Amino acid sequence: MITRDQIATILEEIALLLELKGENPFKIRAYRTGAEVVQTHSEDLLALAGEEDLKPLEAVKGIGSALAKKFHELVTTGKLAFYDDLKAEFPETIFELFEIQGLGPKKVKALYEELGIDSAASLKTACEKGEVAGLSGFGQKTEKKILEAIAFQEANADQFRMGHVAPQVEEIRDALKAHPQTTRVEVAGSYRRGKETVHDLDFLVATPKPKEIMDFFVSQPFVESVINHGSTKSSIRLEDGLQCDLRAVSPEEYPCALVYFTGSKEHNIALRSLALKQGYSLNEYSLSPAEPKSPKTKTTSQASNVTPKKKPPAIHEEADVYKALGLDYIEPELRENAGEIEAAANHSLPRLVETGNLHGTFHNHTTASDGQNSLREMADAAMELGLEYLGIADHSKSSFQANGLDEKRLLKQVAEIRKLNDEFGKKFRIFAGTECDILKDGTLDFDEATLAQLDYSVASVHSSFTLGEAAMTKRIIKAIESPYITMLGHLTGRLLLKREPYAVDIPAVIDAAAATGTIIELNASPWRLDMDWRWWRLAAEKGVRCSINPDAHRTAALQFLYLGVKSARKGWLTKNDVINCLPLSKIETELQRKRASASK
Ligand code: DGT
Ligand code: CA
Ligand code: CA
Ligand code: ZN
Repeated sequence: MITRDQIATILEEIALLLELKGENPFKIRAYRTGAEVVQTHSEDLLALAGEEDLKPLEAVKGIGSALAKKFHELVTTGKLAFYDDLKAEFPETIFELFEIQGLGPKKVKALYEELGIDSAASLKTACEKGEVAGLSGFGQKTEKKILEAIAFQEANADQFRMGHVAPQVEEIRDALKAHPQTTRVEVAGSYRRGKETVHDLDFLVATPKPKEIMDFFVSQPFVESVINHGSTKSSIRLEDGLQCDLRAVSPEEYPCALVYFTGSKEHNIALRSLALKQGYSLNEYSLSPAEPKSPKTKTTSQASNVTPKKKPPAIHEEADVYKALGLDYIEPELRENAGEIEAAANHSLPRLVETGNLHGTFHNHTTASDGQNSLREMADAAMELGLEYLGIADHSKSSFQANGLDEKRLLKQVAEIRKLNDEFGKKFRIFAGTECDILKDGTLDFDEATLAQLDYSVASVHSSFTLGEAAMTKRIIKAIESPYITMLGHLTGRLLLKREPYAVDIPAVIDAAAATGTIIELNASPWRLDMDWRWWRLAAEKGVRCSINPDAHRTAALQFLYLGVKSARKGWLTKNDVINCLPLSKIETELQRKRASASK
């Protein structure tokens, strides 16, 4: 059965190919709208599309009779002749060009028509020969940028964004869990540790019948190809190229195996050396008394001093492994050998923030700028997630490509929000904000008189990414010095595996945030996870608070909050460090704090 996402992808590809052919823009737009509608419409459009009578489907806003017929064909046959014919006109590799940062349909069209470039490889060769710089609208600077973008992509070709592989992780875990011979199952490796990107997935199963599990795993429908099929370990590849390793161990081995395969490698090595000092040998299967070394063998000073313990400790859970070594339980996100073992030994590990601690969130978009759902739909979705408040922060006027709001439209939205809040009463609140562009020189897209009419504001950089570190740092610090900027959005502008962060002195920005009482956002979009987890301990030490924001452009994207929580945990944050863990009754004072102290 074809899914909504698959249909949306097909419609988007049709739009790109029609653009390459120079088709009518209205027609192209209709496909893009169709892709949005199929992903976001609340009704079951696929069921409607399966009917013989297509009138109800045609009546849906954004779907005309032409699209309805195509939906019907896709849903009933799984294929679309129009799409297949269109695709046959171009080489399959043409889509690689659209993946390259900075290349829009117009540029791809020129490259294809004038130089016959139809893949990332042929584009690279042409750039290296200097052919691209000669095309009108390109130039040497563009050519250099394209080469850099290709190099960045090549360097990251074997990595995947955590947030984007999450549905596959769920599917595979569920499949393994459903097998009758599975006693326990977990995804381990970098995914379990909450790394923002992963190279492969590592699943671990406890079972009395490893071979049965292996045979079952390699024959699942999600398997594109089998890399290795053994009796206790196998590896497969999914359709998108992601590799999944599976290890099967006995239920007794499971806790130590889970520690080992969760990693990180550096954490494992440190743990094993600690075990050795205490007279244990720790490996992927067990924690057992270390073998006494025979006097002849050369040993390290650590190993020769060990006093072997008599009895192996009883181990049922991961926590028992840590306990046997005199450590508190270490959450998977912390296992990077970044001080967590020392903290576990002296009982000073933080109690990490949890998704259930969140009471609300900030920085979300609506149809007023480039979001796909209305204020009310976003509020309903937030309520459904059990949140008490939702911050709206649509784009400001300089982000014209995102349909940014000018003062007049912004204030109209504020009035709408106030009206909705009257209706919600005490049970829920929308906070009126803006994602205010930080202009090139650090001035803000709205004046303070306008910002003062909002409940809060997020300041973000959306342009002039190549300023250089000193100018960029100055620009951002100037913006957050305004008392009306409550928080700083996506600090480095990175798009994981797609666009590098711009150059900015992060410690200097953290210091400025601490000095001005500005909150720093942890943007929870799977593309961003920005500010990066590696900086949050420093920020928290300096007293800077975090806001975990999904930057949702549609209702479903509010769920990205859980990714932000995972990253915050990886940054050692507790619920006291995260302002949206405050209940509605306390958050308002927090939002006013910076302005209030500035006016004193
Ligand atoms: P990835 O896949 O590159 O995103 O990162 P990981 O951490 O998932 O690495 P992976 O899949 O190669 O291995 C999974 C875990 O297995 C890793 O986190 C720790 C453990 N491991 C792998 N190789 C070694 C090793 O050479 N020594 C030790 N002590 N542990 C290892
Ligand atoms: Ca892995
Ligand atoms: Ca692996
Ligand atoms: Zn933004």
